[in-house]
Amino acid sequence: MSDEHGTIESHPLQGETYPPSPEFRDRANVNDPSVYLRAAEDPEAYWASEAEKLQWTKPFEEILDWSNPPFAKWFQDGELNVSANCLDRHVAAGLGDRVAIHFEGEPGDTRTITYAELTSEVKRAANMLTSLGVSAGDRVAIYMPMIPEAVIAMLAVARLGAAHSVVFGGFSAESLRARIDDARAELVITADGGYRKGRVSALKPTVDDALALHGGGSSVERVLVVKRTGNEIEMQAGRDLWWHDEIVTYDDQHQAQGFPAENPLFILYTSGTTGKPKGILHTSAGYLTQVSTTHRNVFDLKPDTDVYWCTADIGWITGHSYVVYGPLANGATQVIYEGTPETPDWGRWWSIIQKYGVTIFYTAPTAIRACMKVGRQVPEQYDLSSIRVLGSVGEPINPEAWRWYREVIGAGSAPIVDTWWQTETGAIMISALPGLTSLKPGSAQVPQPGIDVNVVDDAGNRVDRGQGGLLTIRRPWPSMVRTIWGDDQRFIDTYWAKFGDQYFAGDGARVDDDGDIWLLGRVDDVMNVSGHRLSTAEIESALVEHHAVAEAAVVGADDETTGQAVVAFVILKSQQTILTPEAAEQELKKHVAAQIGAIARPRQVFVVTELPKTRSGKIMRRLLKDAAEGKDIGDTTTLADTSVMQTISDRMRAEL
Ligand code: 6R9
Repeated sequence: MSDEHGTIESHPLQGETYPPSPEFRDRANVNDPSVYLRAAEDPEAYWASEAEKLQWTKPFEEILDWSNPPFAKWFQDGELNVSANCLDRHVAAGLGDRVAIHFEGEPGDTRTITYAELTSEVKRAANMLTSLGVSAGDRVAIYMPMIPEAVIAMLAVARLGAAHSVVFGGFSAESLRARIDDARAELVITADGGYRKGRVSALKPTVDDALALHGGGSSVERVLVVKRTGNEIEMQAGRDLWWHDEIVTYDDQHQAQGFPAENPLFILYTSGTTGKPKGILHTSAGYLTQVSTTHRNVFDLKPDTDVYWCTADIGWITGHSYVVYGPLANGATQVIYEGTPETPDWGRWWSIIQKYGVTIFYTAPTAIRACMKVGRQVPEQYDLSSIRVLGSVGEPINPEAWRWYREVIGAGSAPIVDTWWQTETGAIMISALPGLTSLKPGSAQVPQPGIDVNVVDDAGNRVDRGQGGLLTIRRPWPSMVRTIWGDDQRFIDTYWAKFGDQYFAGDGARVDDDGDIWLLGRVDDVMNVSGHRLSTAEIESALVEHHAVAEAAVVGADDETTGQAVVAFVILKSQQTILTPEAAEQELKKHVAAQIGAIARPRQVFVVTELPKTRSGKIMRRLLKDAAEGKDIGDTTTLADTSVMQTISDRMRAEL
């Protein structure tokens, strides 16, 4: 693999493996290795048999239509209701008394919601949304904290055949507005606020600000507000309604209608290599099939005894697929926690695991590393013996964090499934199956049954074992992104243009001698900060929007806790008097957070007089990245001005 894809070394720990214990293997949902062969021989038949586990109002006959690649259609002549599959179906099967959600608010308030109760609430909400004018084909924006109403809102929208666009509560008014406009949402569901780090984090005022931007006039007609924190907010007459005032006027009778398998289920925006976020479109039946299958297989879910907890926020794909749709389609009992792991102290997560007897725990490496830093003496104060499966997602988990996770949280015995997937893939694509796979710390390991993952060279040919290359997916899979909302051409250009017949994921990877896959990070201008994707272009354009900034370059520099951190290099306008170089760092950090959201706040902002550019004028971000990581600056001979990098590099070394 070439330099631009990063250096690939053989991992020294490649030999370290952990086979499943015989007891685990014997009881595992998947313990017959022939599943891989069966699925590889006829992937469509495999996925059809998985899809048949759902409840269809009209059974499908056609499995896959790939006559117009890259636009896939799965089970397209079938019809179902996604929400009824997550709710009514379980109640009808006599499981209404099973707990669906153990909710734990950050201040310590709790709610226990059974499947029967959740179904009633969603039906009521569906009636409310209907009378507010929501129907099949519409889009509803959801901007909420992690409270049960967020899940209820998503399922109510889905129940009506409309599509939701959940926007992470940490995003700014600008970001929210851009997403509302792109999806042309007519309704926004929000809350007065949520609790974060012991404080009220207001949400409704951000919605007000978003809707007031660009002179007001947006597609939004109504704003529905859940009361969570009781902070003072303004309610605009004729536009804003309190959820609790409205919902009591509707009853909990609602017959779910079946919708075509390819009916849009949701749009979720994610960063790409250019500044404009991409509206990733997912549809109904294929998505639900793959999220439920992978949730059952990868986590070895036993719905009648397990207590599952995924710490992801519903604002991200992990929250969509493995808090809402996968677990609920499988009738799981799960924990939903509103707040942050350090509130009121770093024992919070472990106390929740102890309290609810959590058996399956799914989180991100960045969180594990943060907990490692605090020290094992914290989790050791709690009884975590209920844990039997651990999951990881969002970025490669370094072997040191893997071992700590297994030893300290998993009692030295819980299998860890390292799950590779993306907003675009909708569901887990690469992961161990805990009853079958001998685990290898640091490697995501094997494609899921029925999934055709490859590591290829620049020409699209599979690389040999021991080699690195680019990660691609050859055959369409049920939960695959259907398009970029409103921009089919960008969908083609972004994912398919490079190889023609293979989906290009944007990640580098290596296959080891056993055929296991090791992910090596993004190969494009996308960063991974705390498991969240941010684009360098998006942050750069936010920076140059500041009146004092002439030019900006942003890189993701390796960071011990967050995986990568945003580091910005800016050139100030020569004539400007708004900012002194000394004041620039704080001001520009604040500016980026206000423009995009706190998640994009740079770790450092360096004011420089020049940026390293090639003779054709391209910024050499790779050199800046090396400088930001304190590394030696390699070959600079392609730079227009070779002294620039020396100056920057000397500065960085002085600061580090
Ligand atoms: C689910 C999610 C996707 C990008 C992806 C890759 C990175 C996710 C990973 C992983 C190594 C894993 N990524 N899981 N890298 N090992 N287990 O995170 O979706 O936010 O769209 O990010 O995250 O780079 O391309 P999304």
